[in-house]
Parts: sequence; C-alpha cells; structure tokens
Amino acid sequence: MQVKAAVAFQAGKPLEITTVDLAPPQAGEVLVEIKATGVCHTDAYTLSGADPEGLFPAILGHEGAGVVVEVGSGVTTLKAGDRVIPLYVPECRNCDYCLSGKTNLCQAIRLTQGRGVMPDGSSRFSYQGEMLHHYMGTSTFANYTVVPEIALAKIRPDAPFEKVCLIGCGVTTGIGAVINTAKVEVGANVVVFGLGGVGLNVIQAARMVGANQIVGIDINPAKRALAEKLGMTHFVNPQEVEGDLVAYLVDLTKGGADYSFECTGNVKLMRQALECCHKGWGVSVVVGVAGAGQEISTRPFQLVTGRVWKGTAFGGAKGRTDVPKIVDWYMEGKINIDDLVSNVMPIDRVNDAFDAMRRGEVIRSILTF
Ligand code: NAD
Ligand code: DAO
Ligand code: ZN
Repeated sequence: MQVKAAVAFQAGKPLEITTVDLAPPQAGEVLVEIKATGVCHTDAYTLSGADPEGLFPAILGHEGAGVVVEVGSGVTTLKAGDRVIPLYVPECRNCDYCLSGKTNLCQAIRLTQGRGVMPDGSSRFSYQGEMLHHYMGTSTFANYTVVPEIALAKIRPDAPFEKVCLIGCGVTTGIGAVINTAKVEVGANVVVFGLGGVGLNVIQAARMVGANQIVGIDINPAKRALAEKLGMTHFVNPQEVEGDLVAYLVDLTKGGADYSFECTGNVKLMRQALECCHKGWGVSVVVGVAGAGQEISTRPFQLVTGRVWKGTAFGGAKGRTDVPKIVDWYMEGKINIDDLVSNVMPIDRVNDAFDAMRRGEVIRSILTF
C-alpha cells in the first residue's frame, strides 16, 4: 500500500513529506494506522547525524498511538480495530530478560530493531524501490506502519490518540523512573534536573507517590509554572545560584536528596545529580541520554559512602503490561498529560515541530495524520 510519511533521507537535512510503499505485515507483525505521534529529542538527535547508530534513509518517530488495521499470521493478541501504542522496548514475555523479573529490556528483537529492520531481517518500507529503515521498531512518522506484535501495547478504546501517544515515551519514562526504577517512597525528598517532557513526568509521579520536597532545576525559567502545577515544591535556576549548586541542593534538602533524577542528558549534571544525594542512601537515576562518546565521572568515595548511581530505559516499564495501566491513570484523571501537549499540528508541519523543540518553546508537539 502507499502511505504518507515524513522521511529522513539524509542526516542533517529536513524531513521530506512524501508517499512511500509499505508491504503487508508478515508473521508476528501488525499493520497499524498511526493517528498521532509526539516529536521527541531522540528523533532530532538521530536526524542530526550525531547518533552513531542512526540509519538513513529512515522513517523516524517513536511516540505514537493508532489503530490495528491488519495482523500477520500467528498474531493472537491483537485484532483489527484495537487501539495500540507502539513500544521501542518490546515485551515478548518469553526471553531470558523478560523472564528474569529484573529488567524491562526484552531482547527478543533487539538486533534487528537496531539494524532498522523487522525481525525477519527485511524492511516493510520502501521508496521508489529502495529500502527505507524502520526506526526504534516503531516509525510513527507515517500514517501506516508495521510493528511486531510484541512491540504493541493494547489500550482502551476511549483513549484520545493525541494525548496518550506521549505514553509511548516521555510520560512512561518519567513516571516509571520514579515508580519502577527508584521506587520513591512517601515522604522522600526528590531533586529533578531538567523540566522537559521527561522531568515533568518525574515531578508528577513524585507527587503521586507522596514525596515531601520536590525540587526542580532548569535554566529556563519558563518551565517553572507548569512544574509547580504538577507538584514541584521548590524551583532552582542554576544560573541564579551563587557558589556551588551541589552544596546549595544538599542544604536545601537538609542533608541531600533521597532520590535525584537527571533528565537533560548532560554528563556534568549527571555528576551533580549523584553528588547532591544524601550520604548513606541517596539514589541518583540517569534518565537523560548523553551524546555519543560522552562519559560520566565522580569520585568513587561518593559511592563508597552510600550513594547509588542507576539508569533507566523507558522508565523500567514492561510496555505491554504497564502502558495500558498508565493510559487508565490518564483516563481516570490521576496523571496530567493535557498540559504537556504544547500544540497539535498536521504531519506536514513536522519540521516546524522540530524547530520549536530545538528552540525550547514546547514540551511536546503532537503531529496528526
Ligand atoms: P527536554 O529538552 O524537553 O527537557 C530538557 C530540559 O532540561 C529543558 O527544560 C532544558 O531547559 C533543561 N536543561 C538543559 N540544560 C540544562 C542545564 N544545564 N541545567 C538545567 N536544566 C537544563 O527533553 P526531554 O524530552 O524531557 O528528555 C530529557 C532527556 O531524557 C533527553 O536526554 C532524552 O534523550 C532522554 N530520554 C531518555 C529516555 C530513557 O528511556 N532513558 C526516554 C526518553 C527521553
Ligand atoms: O536493550 O539494549 C537494549 C536497548 C533498549 C532501548 C533503550 C532505549 C533507551 C533510551 C531511548 C531514548 C528515548 C527514546
Ligand atoms: Zn523478552
């Protein structure tokens, strides 16, 4: 079939809206009509060419929601008409990783997903006879895409696509970092570096679980109001702090954060996030994705004296199990996604959405088809 897509033909070039060919779903695969997709920094990072694993030409996009149109042979858990959220971290429920009970990093289709192809090694997308790569196993910048069954979370039929698509990345990452990875408890003091689409979800999850102080840090003062609405109790702009930021935060939290979250991808901030943690028990979670080749450092004595450094991918969420629950939380009014949607625009304006994100003007732009 012919589908409308925003194609990344080359690194560093704008996306091109065009018509591409999409082959039918093969065994274990599902054809999904994408109804809405968020635009995330990871898409921009890959498009920039800075991502060493970025493949071109490709159809980017990984924060989508849509409807099942057709299923390939052997697909048993989904049928035409089901609403779904594509998952860049699948959940096969059968690999050693899924069965370990210790991680959400299902490895069932890891290698082929990383090579930009479906599990049988081939792509369903092509343009004028040339293969186009899938991206993160999702490729949501197309009005139809093919996704493996194990990488689709089935969600309730009344969930609005242009909101719940954000559960495909930023919402689940931030909320899961708090609930699954850090396991923040009632009364804890929490420090969050970066108040973007991910950090704001860390804030609202910290409030949900009953955290005491919720300190948000951002160099952009425009982020303050929404963070306060979502539960931030103290705002810190590092550019207004005299002296050492770590010492300031340790003082503000009366001994250090019980939990800190780094949500910018800046390795210097990752160090500050660890070092502002409480001696003896503070846990710092790396959520931000740093640029290729960057490294983190600290004095090992920080760990010897009881601080713990952790990381999280997709908030430690097992997508097929956890994503439908987070959709329910949104529908029940337990979490706020509406305020994270800065604007909704047609896919034809995808490059405007990238520009607005680069300028820091939006939390998330949503593209519709
Ligand atoms: P974003 O750009 O919307 O938010 C980042 C925020 O950090 C912005 O508000 C910005 O003003 C602030 N910031 C930048 N530099 C700062 C500094 N020096 N000090 C304080 N604040 C600063 O990005 P996002 O969508 O919220 O994503 C955040 C990070 O999380 C990115 O690195 C992204 O790649 C990563 N991410 C990770 C996962 C995962 O599974 N681990 C999933 C999604 C996104
Ligand atoms: O299993 O080796 C693996 C990798 C799984 C993917 C993890 C992605 C985490 C960060 C993605 C950035 C946000 C979209
Ligand atoms: Zn698995």
